[in-house]
Amino acid sequence: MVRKIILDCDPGHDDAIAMILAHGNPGIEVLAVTTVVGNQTLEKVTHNACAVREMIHMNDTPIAAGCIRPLVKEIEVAEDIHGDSGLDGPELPVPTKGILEEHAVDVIINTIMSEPTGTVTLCPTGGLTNIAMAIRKEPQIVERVQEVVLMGGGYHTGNWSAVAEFNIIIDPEAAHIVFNAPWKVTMIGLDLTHQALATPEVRKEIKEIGTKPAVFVDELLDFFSKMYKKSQGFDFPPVHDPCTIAYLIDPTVMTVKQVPVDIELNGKLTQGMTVTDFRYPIPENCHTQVAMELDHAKFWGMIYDALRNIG
Ligand SMILES: [Ca+2]
Repeated sequence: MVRKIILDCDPGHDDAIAMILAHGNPGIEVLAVTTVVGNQTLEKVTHNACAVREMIHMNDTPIAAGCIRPLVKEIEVAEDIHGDSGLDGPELPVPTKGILEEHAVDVIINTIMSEPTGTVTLCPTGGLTNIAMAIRKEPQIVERVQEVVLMGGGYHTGNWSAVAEFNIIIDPEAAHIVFNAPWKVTMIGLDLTHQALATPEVRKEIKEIGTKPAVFVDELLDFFSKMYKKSQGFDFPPVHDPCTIAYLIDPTVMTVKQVPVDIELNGKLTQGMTVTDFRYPIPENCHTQVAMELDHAKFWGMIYDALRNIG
């Protein structure tokens, strides 16, 4: 059964690889790519999404631009990881196709409402502004989606503060709305994605594929490696966002645990923390789960397969 998804993203090196994995896997159908301010400004990440679409022959997939800023906080971008363009490193192709006129929030709502109930999965890999806005504008989407599988947060660690991850801390109010809606949310946080490292073996495999998109990924990882080393001390960069797609392709690629998660909004030191409650017993109405352990070989195997499929 093919999984239909909306990829809500802010490309972003790892978002670009998530697009590649989704497009290159026959088990995933991307109904739309929607963009949101995050790693860079909305204008830049939307351009990047169009350039990646061009690079990987994904032109049948519509792209729509979403929210230009977070709900409450000021814009904060991740230039020290993704560079001035948001996708520094490779030379990007010039997009031959534009974006939809509709706002991403409307595209998300209309797509979910026009497909049969329980058949569309939301994959947010950026801040949650668009998703929160969509819930507020059309609350029925909550019962109509199949599930939400997002990259963000972490139960042990942060990367933008001691306890908060970038996608959550840039718009904690939006994250609060999304995590507290009564739909199934899988949080693929830093605990998991810090295992998705682009090691030298991974880099070698991708290089050997040798196609234009594979060279593109290699150049993305090259820049990403340098930035992650410089700004966060990683020997090899964690490639966060495609973990969401990998989970949808084959959930055995990681272990998950059902536990309550809520978002800290006001803590002086803890704003944006994904507070995860591992105490016994798990409440009956618990609708959130967190990702724990990654099968590294299986995960990267999916990326190689996707690149080979794209050609
Ligand atoms: Ca992202």
